[in-house]
Amino acid sequence: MENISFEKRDNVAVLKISRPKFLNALNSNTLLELGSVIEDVKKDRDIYVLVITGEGNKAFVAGADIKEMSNMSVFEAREFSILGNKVFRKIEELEIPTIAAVNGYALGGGCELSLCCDIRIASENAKFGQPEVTLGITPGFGGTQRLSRIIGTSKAKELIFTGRMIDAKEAEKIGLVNKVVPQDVLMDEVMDLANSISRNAPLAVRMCKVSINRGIDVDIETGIQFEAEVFSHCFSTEDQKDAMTAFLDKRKIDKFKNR
Ligand code: DAK
Repeated sequence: MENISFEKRDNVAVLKISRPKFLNALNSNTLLELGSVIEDVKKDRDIYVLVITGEGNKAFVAGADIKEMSNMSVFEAREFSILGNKVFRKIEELEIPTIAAVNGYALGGGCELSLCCDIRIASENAKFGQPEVTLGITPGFGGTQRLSRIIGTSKAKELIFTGRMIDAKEAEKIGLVNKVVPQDVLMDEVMDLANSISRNAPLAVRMCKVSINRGIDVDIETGIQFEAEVFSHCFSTEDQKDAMTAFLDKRKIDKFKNR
């Protein structure tokens, strides 16, 4: 991998976009590498939580690579958009929880990458924005769709129409990030959160995510029916049996089996 580093710490994986000279901007090569790592994560049953962050202390991802985009033909722009959307959708559809550790600029495609994650924790110096209209384009990696689902249409429209950058505090206020922390403790905080999730029954956590994601786009009746399906499915797992037996025996489970 040229532009991505990847490591596993127990059951938590950390994926880092690593093009610090270009503030981790996403070019086609980085998107291809990202897609390939996500495929590996999807197959790895020992990864319970994925953390995505950027290299250095200045940027999470400063957007799609403007230099690469500047000379694209219509056909190439389409290919680029299809590639990016495919990779971002793959991230969104991972069944394990994903956390964006936003350590600086999260602009355009960078903001959109964070929107594909389930939880966003930002450092105090983080800045968010969808500046595409200042470059004569629209958000291309799902910004017009996911931002409004997370912060509401009115605020999303304001940010996308103006291209304005907001700081971490404002991002927290509008519900774009879950928490803001000093930069020097960002990864510790994120790892604590990831570890606390990974200590829970992994299959149940996965099913919670699948159920929440399915429920967003359907009517409440369909959502509730789906929830009943995933709930009942838990009763086929060893982890459910072990955890409930342990509760009745007044002891704690050491580690869930993920079965
Ligand atoms: N792409 C390429 N290089 C970038 C970059 C980017 N997005 N952002 C920064 N860099 C590079 C700079 O060019 C500079 O390189 P050198 O000049 O040293 O070679 C280096 O990173 C350091 O940046 P600065 O010197 O500019 O650093 P500053 O601290 O002065 O400013 C900044 C930091 C983040 C405010 C500034 O770099 C900036 O405004 N960057 C651009 C941010 C931006 O506009 N991002 C959104 C990009 S648009 C679509 C698909 C995708 C998308 C849209 C459509 N379809 C195909 C339909 C997505 C679009 C975007 O993401």
